[in-house]
Order: sequence, then C-alpha cells, then structure tokens
Amino acid sequence: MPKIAVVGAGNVGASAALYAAEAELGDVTLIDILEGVAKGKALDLLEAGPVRGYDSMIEGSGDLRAVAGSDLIIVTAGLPRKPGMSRTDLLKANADIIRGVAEAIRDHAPKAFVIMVTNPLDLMTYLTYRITGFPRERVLGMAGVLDSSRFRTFLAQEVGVSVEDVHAMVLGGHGDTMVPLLRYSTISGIPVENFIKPARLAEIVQRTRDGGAEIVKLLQTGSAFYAPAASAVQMAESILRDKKRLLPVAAYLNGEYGLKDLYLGVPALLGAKGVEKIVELTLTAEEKAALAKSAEEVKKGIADLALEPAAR
Ligand code: NAI
Ligand code: 2OP
Repeated sequence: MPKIAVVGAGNVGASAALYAAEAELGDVTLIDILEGVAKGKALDLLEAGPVRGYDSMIEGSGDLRAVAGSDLIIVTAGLPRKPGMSRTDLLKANADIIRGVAEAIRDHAPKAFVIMVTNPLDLMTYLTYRITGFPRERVLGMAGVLDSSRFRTFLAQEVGVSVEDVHAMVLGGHGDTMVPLLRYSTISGIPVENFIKPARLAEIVQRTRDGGAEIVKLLQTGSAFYAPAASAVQMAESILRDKKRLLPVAAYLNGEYGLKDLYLGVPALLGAKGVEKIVELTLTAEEKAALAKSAEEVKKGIADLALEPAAR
C-alpha cells in the first residue's frame, strides 16, 4: 500500500485520515505537534477498521520526520480561521508553520506529492513549492474541489436533482475573489442557466463565495472540515490510483491563462505524475477580468511572504 502522511491531526487532518483509510488508499501516518493527539486519533481510527472493514495501517507521530518514505503528503497543519478573521489574517502565523513542514518534506520525503490544505491556500502552496524545490507537478493545493462541491450542493438543492448529476467549475484563488464559472456548470450536460433564473443564480454564486465563512459562523470555534477533507482525499486518490480526474486545483502557473509564478485554481488532470496537464478554457472578457483580479490578490500575498526572488 502507498504511504500517506497527513500533517496536522486536527479537524481536517483526522477527517482526511478517516476518508483515506475507508477508501484503503494507503497506510496513513498522522503527524501533529500535539503528539498525543496524533497518536490517539490514529489508534482510534485503527480500531474502527474492523467495524468499517478497512485494513489500512494508521499510525500517529509527534515528529515531522515521520513523513519519511511517504508517497503523498496532505498538509493541514496550522491555525483555522476564527469568526471575523479573513484567510489573509492567517498568513503570518501559518507561513511560519508551513515553512517548517515544507523543509521537513524536502529533507525527508523528497519524492512525495504534496497536497496543501492550510490557508491562505494559494500562498501556502506557493511557499511549499518554493521551499521544497519540487517540480510543480508534485505540489498542488486543495480549494477548487471544495468550492465546486459547495456550488454543486447548492445547485442540486435549488433544482431538486441528485448531486451526482451536477458538475461545476470554480476557478481562481480560494477566497472572496474565487470565480465560479456558470457557463461550465451543468446538470447532466445541460447548462444550469436552463434551470435557474439569473438573479437566483447570482445568489447561489455569492453563497458559494461565502461558503467557508458560512460554516465558520455556525461553528464559532473553527472552520469546515468534512467537505475539505473529502476534497483533498479525492485529489490524492486521483494521483495514487492514476485516475486522471479533471479537477479544479491550485496549480503553479507558468504562462497558462497569461499568468506566471503563482498558484491559482485551474482545471487540471491529476494522475500518477501529479498535475499532468493544466486545461486552459476560453474565458469571456468578464471571466478573464475576474480571474485577473483573483491573481492580483494572490500576487499581493506572495509579496507579503517576502521570499527571495524565484531562482527558476
Ligand atoms: P485544526 O486546528 O483542527 O487542526 C490544525 C492542527 O495543526 C492542530 O492539531 C495543530 O496542533 C496542528 N499543528 C499546528 N502547528 C503544527 C506543526 N508545526 N506541525 C504539525 N502540526 C501542527 O484546524 P483544521 O480545521 O484542521 O484546519 C487546518 C487548516 O486547513 C487551517 O489553516 C484551515 O484554514 C485550512 N483549511 C483549508 C481549506 C481549503 O479549502 N483549502 C478548507 C478547510 C480548512
Ligand atoms: C473553507 O473554505 C476555511 O477555507 C476554508 O471552509
């Protein structure tokens, strides 16, 4: 079985470990600075195996060096957003944590794929790419699958159809500037505009943009974790099982969509080589402007990271 490390055994990390084990995607090592939390949750998950019927090994560790030998690493270490806190507020605190995690991955798991979850997502993925020095195919971020899943949920509810028949595409950064693409969102191939009036669709788009904040407001003590963990595991599965799913992911852009040297949500093919292809869609002037605005926000954040100029 492949080895999957999940760094951060909090809400998202533990849920990701659970989904990965249930899918028997690999053996899972949960790592957290709170060693007892990592070990306790790992043992608890292992003991659920006989009931749920999975044979994945699940171990816990308080040492980042336990990433050694991993085929794929899901990074969820960090602070979650609190009410009233923007994703960008998290930048400073989480950048310090992610720097250490990325260095450990670079030194101890040089062949691994890395799926970043920690916010601010596009920036933490960029930071990891820069610190590890891994090829861009092996470092990607989870946001688009989650944002699209929220969009799909709301569209399915509105029309009264199965979520399985709703496909949606959300591009851009994981933040207030995300770009839900209505033209590429369909119910069994039929554009959603055939089912929902423009004013109502606009409301659904806004609810999608606010999807993270909606959960934060309800939970009060943290942010969403089931849907985020499920989304990260779907990406991991596509890579580890070479499924070649075409999913919206935060990928490193090197000229695609006219953008360079940043991570941004775009449709990408995920297979055994990681991000195997970035699909460039033809966008309307309005969509292009929205994506450019999103890219501008991400670029500002990258400047705040105050990294040395890219050597490549
Ligand atoms: P949480 O607070 O439940 O878990 C975070 C865990 O990270 C804690 O157990 C903490 O001890 C651990 N940690 C902190 N520093 C560490 C270090 N240096 N090494 C190892 N572990 C460390 O938070 P939750 O809800 O699991 O969220 C985790 C992150 O994921 C947050 O930054 C959150 O904003 C982000 N997130 C991103 C989403 C996305 O769409 N990209 C969706 C949901 C959450
Ligand atoms: C979310 O969208 C907090 O970014 C996280 O739920």
